[in-house]
Amino acid sequence: MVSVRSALALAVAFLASTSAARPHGLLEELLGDVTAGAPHSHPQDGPSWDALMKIANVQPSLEGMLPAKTGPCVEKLQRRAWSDLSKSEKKEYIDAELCLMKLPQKTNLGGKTRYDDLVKSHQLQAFLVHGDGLFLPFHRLQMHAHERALREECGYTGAQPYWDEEGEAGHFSTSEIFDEVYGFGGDGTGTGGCIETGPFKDYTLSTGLGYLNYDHCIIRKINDRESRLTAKKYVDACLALPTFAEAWPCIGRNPHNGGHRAVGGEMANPISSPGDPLFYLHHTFLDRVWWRWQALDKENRIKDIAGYTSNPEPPTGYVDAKLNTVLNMYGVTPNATVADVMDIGGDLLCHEYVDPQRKGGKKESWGKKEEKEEKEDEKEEKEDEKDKKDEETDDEDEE
Ligand SMILES: *[C@@H]1O[C@H](CO)[C@@H](O)[C@H](O)[C@H]1NC(C)=O
Ligand SMILES: [Cu+2]
Repeated sequence: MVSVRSALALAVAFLASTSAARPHGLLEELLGDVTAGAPHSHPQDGPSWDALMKIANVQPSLEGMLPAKTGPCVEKLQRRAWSDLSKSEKKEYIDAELCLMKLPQKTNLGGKTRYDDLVKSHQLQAFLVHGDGLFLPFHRLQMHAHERALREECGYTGAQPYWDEEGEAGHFSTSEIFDEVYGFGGDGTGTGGCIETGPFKDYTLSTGLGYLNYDHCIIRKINDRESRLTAKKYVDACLALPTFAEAWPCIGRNPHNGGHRAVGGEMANPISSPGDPLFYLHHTFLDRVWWRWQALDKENRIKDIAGYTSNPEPPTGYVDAKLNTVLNMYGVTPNATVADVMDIGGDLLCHEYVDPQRKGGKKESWGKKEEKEEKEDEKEEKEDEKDKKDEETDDEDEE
């Protein structure tokens, strides 16, 4: 059994290093380098609670906010795997995303475009919605906000697609999702890790990296090894857990971290990862994992919530996540409660997931070769860890 404490430490460890050059600014002095540290950093190494709250308290303008959804869920949006979309469906999705990237911002949160508004709603409260019980509910709402903006502001007629990462574990680098025309472009081969191909190569993000805000390209650093964590065996391990308290850290630790780090760059940054449009396909994949878990015992799991509402611990102590906890959308779309997003076919959300077809003969887990490689890697990692321990015998870290 994983203790709550170590589960949290692991979930908080969703931090990865990035090699892109960053300017030094006031916030960086205030917060330190939030993109450094990486998997072994501890929550207490991060910025102070006060510094985080200073950022989170930015007041949005609510003028541009979409009205709350009205009416019952009758016709459910069909969320399908990217690899199952036709070329014209892919093109429509990409064009709608490009449209969001051209529309002006509406929230006065500090971003330039409507696309940036959604990066902002994530950046400003990243410490409230990762490594805790709000992690899956918040990201479910963020996917919905994105899907809604595409449809209502950019004329998109489809549903938010997901990336069938389970079918591509261990070999992300050859995924058709990185196609230059009917995909998101390739690896970060340019200066500073900028993507140089595909529809999003010219987009200038004004939000990120991390808590910083400066104009930069979308950066990537694809890593096949990290992408193994999205494999069927890791997803199945989470699906087999009996409670939300156990399932969310499992989803966070393996498929979630794996996919983020496997795309790398912008995506590997826990604060500003929505800067890469692949964020939405990754988190919709994860949302489907959560939904698959819920559907195994829908009656009970539609009400099962656990974990805290923030990470790190506030000076006043941890607060438990509850069904009536409010998820803050910073004026991008209306706030909702955790209860509002527990059912994807409820009053607020109205979609369902279509299983991946895997027509191209894709494997859903890897073969013997990959298993063998992984065992060798694990052995190497153990040896590395042992070497490290030998070096740091006086280090009292609990990990
Ligand atoms: C959304 O929730 C946040 C946090 O609870 C709150 O401060 C904000 O006023 C809410 N916004 C709206 C429009 O209700
Ligand atoms: Cu996130």
